[in-house]
Amino acid sequence: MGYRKGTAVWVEDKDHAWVEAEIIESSEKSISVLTTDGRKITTTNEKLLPRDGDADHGGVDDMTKLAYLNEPGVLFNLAQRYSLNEIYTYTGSILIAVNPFTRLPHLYNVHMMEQYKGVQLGELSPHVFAIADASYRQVMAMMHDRRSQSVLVSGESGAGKTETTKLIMQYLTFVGGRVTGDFRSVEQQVLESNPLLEAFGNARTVRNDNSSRFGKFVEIQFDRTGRISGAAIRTYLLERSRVVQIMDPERNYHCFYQLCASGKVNQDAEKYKLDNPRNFHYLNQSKTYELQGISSSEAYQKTRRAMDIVGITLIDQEAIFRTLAAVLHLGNIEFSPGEEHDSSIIKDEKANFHLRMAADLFMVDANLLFTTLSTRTIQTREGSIMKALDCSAASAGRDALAKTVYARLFDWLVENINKSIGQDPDSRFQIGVLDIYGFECFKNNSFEQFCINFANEKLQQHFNEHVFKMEQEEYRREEINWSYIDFVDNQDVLDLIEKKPIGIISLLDEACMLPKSTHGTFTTKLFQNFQSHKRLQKNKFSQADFTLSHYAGKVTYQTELFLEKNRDYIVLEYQALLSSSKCPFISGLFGLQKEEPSRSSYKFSSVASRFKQQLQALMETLNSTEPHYIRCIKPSSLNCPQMFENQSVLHQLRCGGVLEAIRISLAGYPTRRTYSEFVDRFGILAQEIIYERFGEKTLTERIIKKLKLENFQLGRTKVFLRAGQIAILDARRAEVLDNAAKIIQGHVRTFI
Ligand code: AD9
Ligand code: MG
Repeated sequence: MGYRKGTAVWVEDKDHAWVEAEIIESSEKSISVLTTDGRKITTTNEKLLPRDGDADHGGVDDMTKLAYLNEPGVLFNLAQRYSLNEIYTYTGSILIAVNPFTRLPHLYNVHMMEQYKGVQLGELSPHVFAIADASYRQVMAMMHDRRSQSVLVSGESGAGKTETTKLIMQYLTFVGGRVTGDFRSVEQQVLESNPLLEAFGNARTVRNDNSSRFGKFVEIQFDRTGRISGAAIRTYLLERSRVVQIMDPERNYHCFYQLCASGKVNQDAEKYKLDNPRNFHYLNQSKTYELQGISSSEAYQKTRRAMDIVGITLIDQEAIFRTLAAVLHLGNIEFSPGEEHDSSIIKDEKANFHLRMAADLFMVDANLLFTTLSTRTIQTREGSIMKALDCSAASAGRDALAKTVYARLFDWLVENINKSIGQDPDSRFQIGVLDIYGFECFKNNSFEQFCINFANEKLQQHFNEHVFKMEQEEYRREEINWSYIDFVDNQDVLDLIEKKPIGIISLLDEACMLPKSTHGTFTTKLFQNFQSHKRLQKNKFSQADFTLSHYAGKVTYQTELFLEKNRDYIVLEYQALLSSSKCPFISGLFGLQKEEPSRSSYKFSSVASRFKQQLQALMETLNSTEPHYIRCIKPSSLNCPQMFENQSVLHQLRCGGVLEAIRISLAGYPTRRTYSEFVDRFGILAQEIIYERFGEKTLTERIIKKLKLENFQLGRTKVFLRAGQIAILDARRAEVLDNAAKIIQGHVRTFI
């Protein structure tokens, strides 16, 4: 299409993704544009997209109101709004939330919650409360045809998922709470579960000072009158390695630092000999001990208070912190080579002190702790024999023990929060809120990224199906014909990952069970089975890598640690040691009820397969609900307010499926205008009829027919146009306005 001089366009740009420009000259071969920052660029048609020259500077609160629903239009609309502190924008029914990185108290106070109560989505400015209210209202409205609701919050690390989730919970407890003032009301308990789980499951990472290292689905239950009557929390894939290994400037889980700083509050730190975090191997691998703007001792008090409210008894609280202290002392047990070949002894008096402290705090026998760490029992045909472990094996065992204890402790917390809040067996409907890690693609991607991206593929499928369905519903409501053409389906990646008996997870499990397998044999087998799968690629430089083409882009996975990370051993010696504890809390964590009968000395259980089952259960739950989507965006990699990095935001819009949703909509009739909006803008194209007594629908039809457009449909209240049609209308409108201006100028000249 040739461009008229002066046409407003977007032009592609290396640094800023897209910049605003106007056409200066356009010929068959090349096009020259002038950018708004004064650069003259010669470019080609492929690098240009149409821009709405009349766009409002405040932006639009719903992307579907954009004249041109294209990538730069979406991006600049967000940027424009963000600069005005408008952090929320809709794309149809999806809410996009751009992290402000600064407190905006006026947005979240009680007055604001009151305002959004019972108001239709879209009537007020976009807001997380509007989505929460929509889910609550839909649940209340459908008394006969009740359907549970879910709010799915996603985005990359630091994008604001957890904060958004908390705001949703705050809103739901506001509209569904009782006015009792009860310290331990269900809604208080629901709210306080957040700081509690954050203390044990969040940590400082390079991306976020309060990064959630687990996924979470909170189901809030309501009774028939719409009051909160219970809640259930499910968690996913806690990052265990962090307990024993951290890198500067990251930190271990918050609770460890809180405990070390508890000295100002009570005698815990002193009693447990935890004077300074700098003395503990599990904490001093990184030199970051403090968080900006946060006092660890105050945080400790908050955690204790949350425990009180949630209903964890003082006896259990004592046991929890004692267990944490034991883990820290455990980490300081160092070994040196023993006299016998490949054996180990406690390194020195200091290490011995920590061994005794750990044993004391775990309330187990110190000798048994030492034997457990320094030997391993092997089952042979002749019976069991005890084998000594060398120093590195003993240290690895120590770390494995610490990780197991911590993971069990975390599971205990979740289980007990659930017990304490209580499930309402008569609950008629639920609202589930999902706060789960977004798609990840780093320089090095390991097993964790594989699992996380697998989860995202699952959610993406759910999302696509939903967006697709919503589109269809809109067309049905407007009574127009529409058959769907093209829709990218990611079922093939999901099959590649999870299909039985041959998929990545099955092959990995098999490799974990066969004694001679390595990550090398695993990848070889993978490529043998999927020789020319279009979603799977080899890496030219490393045979142990594989690349998956995910919906959000390609990710290369390094498989070195895949087997090790997928194996979740339950070493029987650990089990025996800790179930012998005199502390009922600790022996309970390792009680028999957890263990299924097993013949070997350890039992292989696959982390990936368990995660797959959890995801399956989650998807089943979600499929029975009506979903609401919130996409969080991190506008600045420096976590600073008022910074907006175009390239990164675009990437996130792509990963979050926002661009895909727009693409789905583009494949149909993306431009929708109510008849009055259409006539307002384009009435000028048919002045001869505009003053006749036609209804707006007829006027719209006349205008479109006059211009000989074919790709449109007339709905009940709106006109639907295929992509590209509005550009033709705009070009005609510009011509008419131009001519009118010339005529006026001519008149003025004649007049002078
Ligand atoms: V991670 O994947 O768990 O690492 P999240 O959960 O996406 O990540 P989080 O909610 O923790 O990010 O937000 C990161 C930080 O952004 C918060 O600690 C706040 O400082 C900041 N933030 C996020 N949302 C808001 C908001 N609505 N208002 C003000 C916010 N600050
Ligand atoms: Mg989080």
